[in-house]
Amino acid sequence: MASIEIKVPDIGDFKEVEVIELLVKPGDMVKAEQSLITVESDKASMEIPSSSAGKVIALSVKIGDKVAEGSVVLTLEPMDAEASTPAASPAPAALAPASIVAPTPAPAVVVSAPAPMPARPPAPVEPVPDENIVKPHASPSVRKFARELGVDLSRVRGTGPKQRITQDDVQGFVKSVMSGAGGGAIASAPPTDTSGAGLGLIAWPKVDFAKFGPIEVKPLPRIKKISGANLHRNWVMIPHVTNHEDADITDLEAFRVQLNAENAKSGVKLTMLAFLIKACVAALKKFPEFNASLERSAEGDQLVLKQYYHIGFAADTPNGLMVPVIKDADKKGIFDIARETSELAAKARDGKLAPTEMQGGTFSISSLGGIGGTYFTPIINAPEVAILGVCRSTKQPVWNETKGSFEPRLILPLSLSWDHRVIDGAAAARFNVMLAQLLADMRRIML
Ligand code: CAO
Repeated sequence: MASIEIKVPDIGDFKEVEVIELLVKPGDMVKAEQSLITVESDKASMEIPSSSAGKVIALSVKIGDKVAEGSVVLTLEPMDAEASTPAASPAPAALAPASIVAPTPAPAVVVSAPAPMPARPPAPVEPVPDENIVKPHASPSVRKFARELGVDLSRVRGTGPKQRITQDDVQGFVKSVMSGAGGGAIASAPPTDTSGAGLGLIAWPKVDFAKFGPIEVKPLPRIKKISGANLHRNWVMIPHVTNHEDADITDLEAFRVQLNAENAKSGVKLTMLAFLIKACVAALKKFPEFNASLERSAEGDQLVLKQYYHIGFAADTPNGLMVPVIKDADKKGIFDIARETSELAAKARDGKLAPTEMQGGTFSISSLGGIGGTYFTPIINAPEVAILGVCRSTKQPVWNETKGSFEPRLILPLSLSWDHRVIDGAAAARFNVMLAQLLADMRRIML
């Protein structure tokens, strides 16, 4: 079967144009007049159609190539257009590869003044009232794609060369709008979408770092990829607020040291984290909306208040962040909690945590106390609605009203991030105050 070459036809005044889109690939069946590639000059973009029906054998151009009249676009195995089967063998004279010039392209779409779009079908996307928006830059096929989906291109941020809108940009835009309408989400773009297009942001800067000095490129560990995608979604979708508080843990620390001395042979070391888990459970019982999840649906939003207390804690591992969960922390004693946190943290570091050991959390704690720092903004671990961040305790001078003097006290910095869709600032401040009181005097847990 003789193959034929499809060439760029007469493209009018344009001497040389850039290939900006490949609309077919090897193996595709194409019909006569079907668009094969999109080319663009500085004034217009146009699609180059096929002169024959057939099967694409090989493309002769790639994106970014410059082509002119007569440039070969692709090689085609001609087919019978009706039957979509290989055409009957050509006459011997046609055995040598033939060169066929594609028909004249469809009228050019001038970028600065795009052709009017047909009426929009019922669309998931609202029209833009602003008449002064700059005309979008997109190829005819992307325009067609956008029209089919009812997308107003003036609302889509282009990530292609010269801010050209690509098909991926349109898809990302539709995804972001649809998820925003369905669940309050504005960033449901898949984790692999790093363009920012789904959010309507300008493109992420592409920098050739090696130009400025030596570099090393390493793939992200699998755990980091997973936790990163979750953290990104949670950060973007949850309206976070963080309240800070100081807890005087002077007496609690003395108690902890005493208990550890008394139980030196038990093999279990009581850590501040175990006390924090206990104190949080007591505060969660008084403030049930912190031990809840927001469920969103077309029927309306509802709060799921959990009557169990499964406390997750962030564990730093060589491969990234993991959050094992202490189940039923309200029913466990302080030594059991300390033993379990140390076992789960060790499993996390060894990469041996079972999925069930990271599920079902109702509230989380991220403790950087063993490392340092004062305050930070922990990211809420969805579908939870709050998380407590803890930093390193330090001795600080605290004014004693009764004695009329400063005293050295051990102060623990607390940072509570909460979901403002569920929790108000006043409730968050009350939660923090109560937590600080509990840590200052753990007898209050009984109240
Ligand atoms: N203030 C002062 N010292 C503290 C403290 C605090 N708030 N919390 C812990 N410490 C001390 C401990 O008493 C211990 O001291 P010794 O070695 O003298 O006994 C030391 O710091 C180390 O503690 P630890 O961090 O190993 O133990 P932990 O129970 O406090 O924490 C775990 C366990 C798993 C939470 C911790 O190892 C960890 O991984 N923390 C990091 C969590 C994280 O990455 N959070 C960020 C999430 S967002 O990226």
